[in-house]
Amino acid sequence: PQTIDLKDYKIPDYYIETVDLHFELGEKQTTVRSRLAISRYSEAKAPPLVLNGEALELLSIQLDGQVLDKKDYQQNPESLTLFQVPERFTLEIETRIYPQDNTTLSGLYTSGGNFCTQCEAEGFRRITYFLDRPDVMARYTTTIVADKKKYPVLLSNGNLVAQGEEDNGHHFAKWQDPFPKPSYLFALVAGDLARIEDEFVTRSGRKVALHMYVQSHNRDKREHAMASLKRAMAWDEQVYGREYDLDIYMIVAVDDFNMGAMENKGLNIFNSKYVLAKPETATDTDYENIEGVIAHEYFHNWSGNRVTCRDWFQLSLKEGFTVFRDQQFSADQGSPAVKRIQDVNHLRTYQFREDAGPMAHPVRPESYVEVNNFYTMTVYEKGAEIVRMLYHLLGPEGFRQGTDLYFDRHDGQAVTTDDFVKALEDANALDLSQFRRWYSQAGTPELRISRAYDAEKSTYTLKIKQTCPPTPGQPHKAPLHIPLAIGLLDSQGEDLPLRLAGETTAVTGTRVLELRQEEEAFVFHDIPCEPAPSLLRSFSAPVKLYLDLRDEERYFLLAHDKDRFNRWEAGQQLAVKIILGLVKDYQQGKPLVLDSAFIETVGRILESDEPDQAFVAHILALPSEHYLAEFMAVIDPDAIHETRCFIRRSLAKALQELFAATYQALTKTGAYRRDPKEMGRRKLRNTCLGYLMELDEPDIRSQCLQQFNHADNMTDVIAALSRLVDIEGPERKIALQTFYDKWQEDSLVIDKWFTLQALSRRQDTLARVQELTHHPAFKLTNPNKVRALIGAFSQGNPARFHDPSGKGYGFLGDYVLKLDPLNPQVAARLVSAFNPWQRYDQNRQELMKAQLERIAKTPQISKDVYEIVSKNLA
Ligand code: HT7
Ligand code: ZN
Repeated sequence: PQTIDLKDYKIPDYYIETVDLHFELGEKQTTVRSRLAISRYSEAKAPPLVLNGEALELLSIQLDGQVLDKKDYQQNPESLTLFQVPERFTLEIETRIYPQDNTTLSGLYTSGGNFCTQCEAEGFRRITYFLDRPDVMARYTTTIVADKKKYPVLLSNGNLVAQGEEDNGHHFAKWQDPFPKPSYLFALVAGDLARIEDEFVTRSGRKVALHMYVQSHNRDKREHAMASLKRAMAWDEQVYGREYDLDIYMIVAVDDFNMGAMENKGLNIFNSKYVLAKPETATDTDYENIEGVIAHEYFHNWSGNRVTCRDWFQLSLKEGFTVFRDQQFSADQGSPAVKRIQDVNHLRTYQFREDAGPMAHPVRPESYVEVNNFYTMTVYEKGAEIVRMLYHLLGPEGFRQGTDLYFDRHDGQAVTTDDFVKALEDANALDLSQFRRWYSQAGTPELRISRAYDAEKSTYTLKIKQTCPPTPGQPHKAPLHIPLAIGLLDSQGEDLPLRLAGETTAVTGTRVLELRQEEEAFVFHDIPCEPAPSLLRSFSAPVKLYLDLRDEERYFLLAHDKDRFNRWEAGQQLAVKIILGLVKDYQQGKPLVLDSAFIETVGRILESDEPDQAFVAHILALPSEHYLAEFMAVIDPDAIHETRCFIRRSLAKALQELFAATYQALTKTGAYRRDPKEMGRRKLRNTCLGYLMELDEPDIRSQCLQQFNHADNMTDVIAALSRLVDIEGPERKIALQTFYDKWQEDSLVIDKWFTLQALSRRQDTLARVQELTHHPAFKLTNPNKVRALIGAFSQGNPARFHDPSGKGYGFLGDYVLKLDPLNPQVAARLVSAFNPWQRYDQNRQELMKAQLERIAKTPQISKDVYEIVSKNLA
């Protein structure tokens, strides 16, 4: 397969001004007629016109009304080349496609009997021949013709301009999108769907119709998504001054979808997992995810659609910025500290791991084989951290001036990450040239900090050294411009005023240091006593921080830091240190003993009167097995798992009464509510239940079963069931069967049933997962099912996946090969579970490598899987 390089980017030779599409949707096949108004841009005399196209049957082609002769063009599996074309012309192409047989879920396909599309990144070329690249922006008119009974709803982008009946039981709808857009934002939906209507009045007084389409049996699960959409629309007006621009905004939920959702202009298509919710079937986390994804896709209307990407190397232009915007939005809906903790946890667990492996790439990658493999944690989450750093550097007002300029300057254009930074730079008269390295340099930077207090001079010095490990293709790194938010605490836990050498006034509270050199020192004056340093507050940069804090300093920060993120972080650092110490003991066969100071601290936290109970629950949660693995030169999944379980058990034993009392005290009073306070209560109560279940005592098991049986919401049901799936006792079987019997008709709930079993600590988990792949509810063609079972097992259950026998690896290898011919995008995601293979012991390395080699050797693997596997074996 061919590698595409950023350095080879060239502006297109031809532009497409308007696109007229005509779809005849049939039961077996669909015909697509497109009429394109094309004009030449290139200076070169008359370059051939090369249109992208995949899996298309070409029926006819006409240029300015003349049928083209076969010698005038050439067709190959990925393109159609017209050797000679005039400067301006109309091209009419008719193609036939087979959406009902399209299991790739890219292009036009069917889900639950309804037609839908997914065109990002390069799916439009599976619908018709086109210049399928984001810098070709055209005005679309789309006519859809289909059987009226089967497909009463016919949707596309923009506004409905005509509709009517035909005499053969067919009907049609014609949609026009006034905004020029790249082909990846095209969408079409046809089917039998229930419509829910609402309205939003923009701040300038325009009425926008909000239509949400779901399958009829899901009617009762759409309220939360609609309310989230309205909150997101209002928020974008208030915080970014961005209004919606069409008269209608449509959302359609489908069950078969490769990712979370898609921001097609005026017609978002969603994985139903990110739309449908009611308390009986969706957990609090589901509700939060829906709110976040609904907002994310809505925010794309400006950061992505009105201003789009020049090429796919610029993907983070829209994704990094939009993730940052959705994170800000979600933080504003509840507890900002908790939201930051969740986001940082996610980043450090998955993006740091990506940055340290064979797929490491810059936020603006330099090359790719298959662009779908670059919808990564790095492009999305690290990309968002880059925007967050800009926010820290410019402050809220400077940042807003910068984004205003960016939107004004580039409205209707396809631009680069550099254009984004330039707009922020220009609006603030700043030089961000060194900062731009964040986009081009891969790897997680490391900060090594030492401190010195001089009592005589009342100065406090922080010496900071930054480095960044080599990554594929980038052996050496240049220093970055890093915002380091800090505070220094006095003995009462108050923030000291901070004055650097040469400054006349001090800043009280958090201040942002700007690092630029490989090594530099910051000297603070008038520091009356040795302070406790609170560094990297709110995780102001995506870096690893090494600072030799004493345990008592960490306990102090955990108790007193004004920055709530750093309070949590101090607790995490303590836990990491303790766990890694015990991991060593475990490896050396020594008895494990848990530090009593840690136990006492956990007890105090449980007894504290902190009102944000979700925050308390996060403090009580030990770092994940994946995150702990990041600290080991050779990852030992068994030692991490056993040690972590030992600590949970020890805490449960030592603090059993307190956990039990807190669990009781947090029992619900009154009816079910879903507000931040109630969600926090449920989270903390279920954290207590989780610890108590470590004791595996009959009374506690029956209490857990009791919660499982009587809870009036899915959060509490899943919390109980997720503990019951680990145990050997009879309650496990009973609960799993009861759950299945109750929810067998609800596909999204059954996904949870698959996941919980895939994540079980039990020794027989792999056997059970294998059995479940034959369960009637499991479908290899449905990505949610694959992710729920095989994805959860291979990416979320390190202790069982990395069984030293290699059986887990063989199982994954089998499924990658089974899935690849059906859905290469999802197969490539699955095979990525092997990415960190070189970080394990010799035995596991060999076993994982054998699977990678087996996959690499298989004839006709997709370029999606090929790229991941070959980079692993390079
Ligand atoms: N922009 C969307 C990305 C997406 C996607 C990419 C590749 C293949 C399938 C896909 N479905 C959606 C989603 C987003 O980030 O908002
Ligand atoms: Zn996005």
